Amino acid sequence: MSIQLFDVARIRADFPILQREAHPGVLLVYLDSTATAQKPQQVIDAMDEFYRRTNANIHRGIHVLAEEATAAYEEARAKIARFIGATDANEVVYTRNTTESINLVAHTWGRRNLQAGDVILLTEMEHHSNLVPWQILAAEKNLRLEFIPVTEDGLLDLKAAFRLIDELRPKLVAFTHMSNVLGTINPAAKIIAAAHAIGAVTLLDGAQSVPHLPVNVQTLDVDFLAFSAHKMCGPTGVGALYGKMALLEAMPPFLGGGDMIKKVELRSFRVNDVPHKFEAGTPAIAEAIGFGAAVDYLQSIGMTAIEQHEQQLIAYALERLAEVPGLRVFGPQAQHKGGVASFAFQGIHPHDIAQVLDAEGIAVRAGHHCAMPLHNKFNILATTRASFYLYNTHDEVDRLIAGLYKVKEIFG
Ligand code: C6P
Repeated sequence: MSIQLFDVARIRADFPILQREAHPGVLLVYLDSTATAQKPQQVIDAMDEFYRRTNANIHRGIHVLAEEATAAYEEARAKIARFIGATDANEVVYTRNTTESINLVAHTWGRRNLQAGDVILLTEMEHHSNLVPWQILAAEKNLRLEFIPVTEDGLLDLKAAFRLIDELRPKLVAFTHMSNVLGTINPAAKIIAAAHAIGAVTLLDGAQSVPHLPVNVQTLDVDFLAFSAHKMCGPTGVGALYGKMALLEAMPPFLGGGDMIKKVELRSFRVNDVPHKFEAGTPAIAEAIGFGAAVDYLQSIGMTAIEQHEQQLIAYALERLAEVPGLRVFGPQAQHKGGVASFAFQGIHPHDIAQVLDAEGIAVRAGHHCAMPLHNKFNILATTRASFYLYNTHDEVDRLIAGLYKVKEIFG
């Protein structure tokens, strides 16, 4: 599909926030969707409608509102399941976000199944969310953490990955599908197949892939997939963990409380069925419904079309960034990555770059992006990051480049 067929102007009209000015007279250029995506009117309306017409707690009352709220909450779960190719909606557990999804697996599957000396294989490009939960568990259970190396050009060293899987025989292989710093899209199916060949369980951090490309749990044959609504045009406060039913059924519960039980006595309880076993307490109901509306929205445009649009944008952005003298851009060539460009100017602090860009109305993120070990690997403390989504345009890339020339002008 060419850019002409992807109607960005029509898409932008769905996002009220994109109509605002960042500063008086300066139109907002939002290039921080990797941190969180903007929300279309359709998602805002779904949540607004829930609070106006339906608001009630779920799985509890026997009144019309409670029944409608429960139906809407479960319908959203079914939409999310279909979106990632899961055949059984009950394989989707609502969580707060990707971070909680991964912690859930560490606390339940990890605690139950891993023993002292077992290896967990991660990569050097993980977000802290797919690192720290395993560090905590490793310290508690005396596990070994090992890492698939990242090459100079920001790809996973696949030869090393297959060798490490064969030699170390990890019990779990957990890795990001798409790096939030380098934009690298990892060959998930190949790594998962190699992990399964030696009997390992696999977990994919889909925080950046599920919002930006078609992701199908059956094609990937992944055991666990973690993702967040807020990065895919949905609200904050809700995310999902997909897990294969047999694994979810064998896992102990995560948090204890209401809704996760079938029966409680003073000294004991019997757990509820999956997925309710993992959803203790009143969940983020309006947010789950907003999550379902976000999935509807993305599907109405098409994930392949979104992926192709972002491919064109990142290819153009990398070409233009290469023109800026003294700018170092991290990560692989456009064909190996999604719409993320992290960069640095020698001698100019990334926060200063972000601040000058902000004055031009351009929202980017500066810092370590919750991936400190990856920045260490590239001998740099922080980067400035521009990230793109379905609503970004080639003109906005041009505004970013003009902003970077301004940075050079100010800081020499
Ligand atoms: N990355 C970024 O600016 P949560 O915060 O739980 O929704 O997502 C965590 C997370 C996990 N994995 C990856 C690959 C991520 O990119 C993120 C979130 C944001 O890069 C916020 S730090």
